[in-house]
This record gives sequence, C-alpha cells and structure tokens, in this order.
Amino acid sequence: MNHSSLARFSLSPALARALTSGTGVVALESTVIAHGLPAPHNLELARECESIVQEQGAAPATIGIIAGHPVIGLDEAQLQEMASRQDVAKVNLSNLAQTLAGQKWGATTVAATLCLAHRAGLQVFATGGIGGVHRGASNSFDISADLTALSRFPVITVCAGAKAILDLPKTMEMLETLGVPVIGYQTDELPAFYSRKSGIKLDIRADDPFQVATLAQTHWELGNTGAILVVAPVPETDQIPADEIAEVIEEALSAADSQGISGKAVTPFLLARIAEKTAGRSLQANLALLKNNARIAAQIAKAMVE
Ligand code: PSU
Ligand code: MN
Repeated sequence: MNHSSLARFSLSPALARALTSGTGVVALESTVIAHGLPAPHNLELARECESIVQEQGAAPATIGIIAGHPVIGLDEAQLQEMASRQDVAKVNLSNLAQTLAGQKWGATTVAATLCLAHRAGLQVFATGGIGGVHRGASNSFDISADLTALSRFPVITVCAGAKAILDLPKTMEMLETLGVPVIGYQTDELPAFYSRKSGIKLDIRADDPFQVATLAQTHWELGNTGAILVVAPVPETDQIPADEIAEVIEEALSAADSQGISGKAVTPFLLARIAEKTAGRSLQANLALLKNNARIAAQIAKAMVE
C-alpha cells in the first residue's frame, strides 16, 4: 500500500492551466461554508465569491476534502455537498492527515487551506476573519491553529482582521512574535471583522495590489517562510460599529461559557449566536466582508503574476 498517495491533491485541468499560464489564482476555504454560515447563505456565498474572483480576471479554487481526498477547486456538486452534509469535519493541521487517512469529508479552516494551497502552488487566499487568541486564553489556552499555520506557509491571506470575538491585542502580539506582517489595506487601523475599526494602529499599509505584491516578494526573498496577512475593512454600508456589537459579543461569550462550549465548536457557536441576536445584521456584515476580501485577493493574485 502506498501511504504517500493519501496526500495527493486533485486539481482540475483548467486550474492547472491557470497556474502555468500566469492567470492569477485565488484559494478560498470551506470551513466558512460548512461551519461558519447558515444555509442557504453558505452555498450562495461560495458561488458568489467564485464569481467575484472570475469577474476580476482571476481563477477561484475553493479547497476542501472530499471523502479523504484533498481537492483544489471544488466543483458545483462538491460545493453543494460541502454546504449541506452534516458529517464534514472542521480541519486544521492537527487533524488533516487523519481526515485523509480516514477517508472523511473535511472543511478546511484557514490553517488547513494554507497548507493545501501552498502545496498546490497557490500564493493568494481569501477568507473572512482569521482565528486568533481567544479571550480568556490564559486559562483555556485556546489559540487558533490559524496563527501557527500563518507563520509557516507563504501565502498572501486576505481577511477583515481577526474575528471580533477574539482578544485582538493578544492576537496582534502573537502575529508579531510569529513574524507575520499585517498589512492594512487602504487603512491604518486593524479592522475588527464586523466593524471597520478596532482602535489598534497598524505599522504597515498598502493602497493597491501592487504594493502588497512587492511587500510579499520582499518578505519571501528574505528567506521567510510564512504568510502575509492583508487586512481589509468590511464595506462601510454593511459594518456594525464596534460599540454597537460589543454587548452582543459579550452575551454570546457568556452563553458559550455557561453552555460549556469548547474547542472547535466555540467559533461556530459564537458566530451563530451573534447572527441570531443581531437579527441577521452580523450575517450581512460577514457575507459582505467575505465578498470584499475575494475581490481584493483576486486583484492581488493578478498583481502577483504581472
Ligand atoms: N471567516 C469567517 N467565518 C468563518 C471562518 C473564517 O467569516 O467561519 C473560519 C475559518 O476557517 C477559520 C476558522 O480558520 O473560522 C477559525 O476557527 P477557530 O477559531 O476554531 O480556529
Ligand atoms: Mn480554538
């Protein structure tokens, strides 16, 4: 039995061509589809992000694990299953091999998407908000595997900051420790997922995709092996100002605590709770920022191949 074949990924001929012909390719993740958004918004969003990337002249590649098989560029039928199956594992680096070996279905988080995207030669990736240091991490030790993966895989990762449910100052400290540059995209401030502002100033700013490409190339020429984190604020019309959402986040955190929610279930629980308590307003912000990030990532992917 050839164990090494388990990690072999599949790439459609169209994507393979895009990669060799210098068309920009954008990786998209699948945890947001399987665990981050409610149906039917999850599938609609997955399709919309792919269309947005295409409209910008780049090629989308949603990444996921189909019955143990890593797929770079899920097709429509696979996206539909990813959005509706109840047995899709949330996969980071610690359970990626197990998901493949066990022939399970897996939705890739930022961490696992970075790993597979890099293996396939993709350099740009769009997500919603990365995971980070949870509030109360000094007791729970809950720090997202996204952070360590960002320190390891050289992929430009476009997000709207770390999720607002987290401890943002500690998350920024960790990113600095791990040597991950955080680039404000047309902003001098770290965005806070649902909100455009966090009160945390950034040292690095880029105003167009070419500036991001130059920073990334320079970072990698220095021998660094990790990601570049591009943080873009949610569009103005869809944001929920930080002072308005703060109370809702607090309520969701204490609900998670009193219901004993832990581990991988924490983030999906909080996102769903906040959507319920804001009557869908946070969901609207989440969808808007995901689409915005896909568009920016496509522009960066194009700049990278020019
Ligand atoms: N962005 C979103 N919604 C999500 C996620 C990102 O708008 O659900 C997912 C990503 O896959 C990210 C994960 O890696 O949430 C973080 O999970 P955790 O906090 O358990 O590490
Ligand atoms: Mn966690």
